[in-house]
Amino acid sequence: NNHDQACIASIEAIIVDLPTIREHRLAMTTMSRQTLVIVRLRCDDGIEGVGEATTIGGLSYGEQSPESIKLALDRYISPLVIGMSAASANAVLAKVDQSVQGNSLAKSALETALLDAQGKRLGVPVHALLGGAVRNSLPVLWTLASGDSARDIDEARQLLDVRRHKVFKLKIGKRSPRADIEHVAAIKSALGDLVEITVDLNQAWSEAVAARHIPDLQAAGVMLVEQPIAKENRRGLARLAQRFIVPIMADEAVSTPADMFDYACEGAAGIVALKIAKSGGPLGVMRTAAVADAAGVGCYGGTMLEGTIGSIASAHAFAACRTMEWGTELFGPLLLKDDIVVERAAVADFELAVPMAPGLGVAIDEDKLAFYRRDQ
Ligand code: MUC
Ligand code: MG
Repeated sequence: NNHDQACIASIEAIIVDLPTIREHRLAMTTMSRQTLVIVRLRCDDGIEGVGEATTIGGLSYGEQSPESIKLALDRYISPLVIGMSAASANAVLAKVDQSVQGNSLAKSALETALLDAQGKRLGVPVHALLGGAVRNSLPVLWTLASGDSARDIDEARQLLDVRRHKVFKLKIGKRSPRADIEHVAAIKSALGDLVEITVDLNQAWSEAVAARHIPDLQAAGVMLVEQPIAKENRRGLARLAQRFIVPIMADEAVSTPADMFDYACEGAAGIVALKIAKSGGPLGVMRTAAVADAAGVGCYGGTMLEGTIGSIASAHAFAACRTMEWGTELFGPLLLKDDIVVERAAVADFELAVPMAPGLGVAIDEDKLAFYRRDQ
């Protein structure tokens, strides 16, 4: 039928720089802006799909930069797929995987754009293309990362008052373990039982330091400890997960379905942070989630601090995952002062609603895109 005949006509990758509402401090970098790579995939039936990829702090978080994402798409990926049927994201990504190693961020933006286009073509939301939503909205936590305990406490109180967030993730690992633990304990005791607190070390500790200080985090009442040690030390992460009661969450250590499988074989326990960016898109993240489910590892909906397009793409996938018992952190759009879409993602009553409109359910604001794109 006609739906199978639409072909990919062009792919444009646009770098966009957006200011954040405040500085965002992580163990490896401090952000005052976020860079999005927006993919516009045009098909010869006139339908356009959009996708987005982000990383954090240039090359400080991962091995792909915004500029390398654009280069991979322009120079290597687009020539492979232009002219292919736009109806099968599976077939397009299989072709790309044959000739392009890694580059999960570029692949994620492309896969998202294909699913958006196909959803619009068929008149169904992206989650319907993923087998259907198990939930209509997702709980979203907020990350307190101003670098200042008092300011973080104020920020949390305000967000709790307006019923936007009741789970808060603290980015630690930049200061000494003692200073970090004081910071965590101060925030948890100021906010009390109305909130849950999680911490993300972003690999800052050695296994020995983690073994020594996780009991302090546990005593401070944290709900989970994310990626305390180097991503390469997956066995160490499994050992920590088996040793402590507070759940240990793998983030940087697990990207692809194969990583998840290896981690399971290495004795994985606890939780994994799923991200479309790490797994190469919404379909990729569903495959990673399936391996986690099979291994009995809990799923959490992670972010690479995407704007609205990437966060909503993630929301469609997380809505379709069988289990997502640890909630999500799809707050990226709320960290940005502005975005390049008509309607920005919003969180109300602690949850993000999953769009029901065809495709992603997100439209580009052409004026804002023209204003914020780097090349104009
Ligand atoms: C990460 O490592 O989890 C998610 C939230 C945040 O503040 O940073 C990201 C990346
Ligand atoms: Mg993390």
